[in-house]
Amino acid sequence: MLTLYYAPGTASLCVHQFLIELGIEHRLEKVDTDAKQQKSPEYLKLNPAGVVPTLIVDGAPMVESSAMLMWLAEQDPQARFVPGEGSRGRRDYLQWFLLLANGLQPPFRAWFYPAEPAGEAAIDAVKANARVRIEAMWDRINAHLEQNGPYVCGAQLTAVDFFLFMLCRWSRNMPKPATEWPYLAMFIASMKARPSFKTLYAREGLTEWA
Ligand SMILES: N[C@@H](CCC(=O)N[C@@H](CS)C(=O)NCC(=O)O)C(=O)O
Repeated sequence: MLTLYYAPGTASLCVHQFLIELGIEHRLEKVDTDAKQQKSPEYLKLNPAGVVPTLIVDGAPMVESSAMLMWLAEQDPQARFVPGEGSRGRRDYLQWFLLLANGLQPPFRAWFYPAEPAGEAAIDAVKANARVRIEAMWDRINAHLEQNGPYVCGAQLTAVDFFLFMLCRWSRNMPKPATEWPYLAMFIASMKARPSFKTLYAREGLTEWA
């Protein structure tokens, strides 16, 4: 059985929701990030970067939430959440997975851990820059959804939408959250309406942005 090391609301959230959505049996191991459990020698053996999530598959650890989503989508016998090979949707799927993981998740890391890139003295500049980069991506994704939505790959809901939805959630307390962009707001509302979202919130004990 799969085991997901998670912490509520963090990068594990999309994987947790997707496991629920797929109906794949799994075990949860909560990582106490307040107590820095993710930096313990035991956890670092699983995830050398000391971050959540980690997914244990056949006894071997897998890292990177976006890779987990892609892999899980492939495990679904009905292939419900991955566009068919050779389709326009497949190109969008690959492109946006990489773009979100390389271009949107990193500025969120800078926003939430602003001392990391250049120390305490640079916090304000790092956050200001992260905000600009995040909002530029919302502009770009909103335009894509307007043209090709309602989901990232058009009419088909795919694994990449769960990744995008989590990133949207992370912006909820920012000066201009993702809900300020109309097509992103519609996307968010439709993702929130999924039963897996309710189950996820109950399991992780989340209430904010319900
Ligand atoms: N690219 C990684 C990012 C993982 C990540 O940065 N996780 C954060 C929570 S969202 C974390 O574990 N932070 C605790 C820390 O860095 O000590 C992924 O998507 O799996």
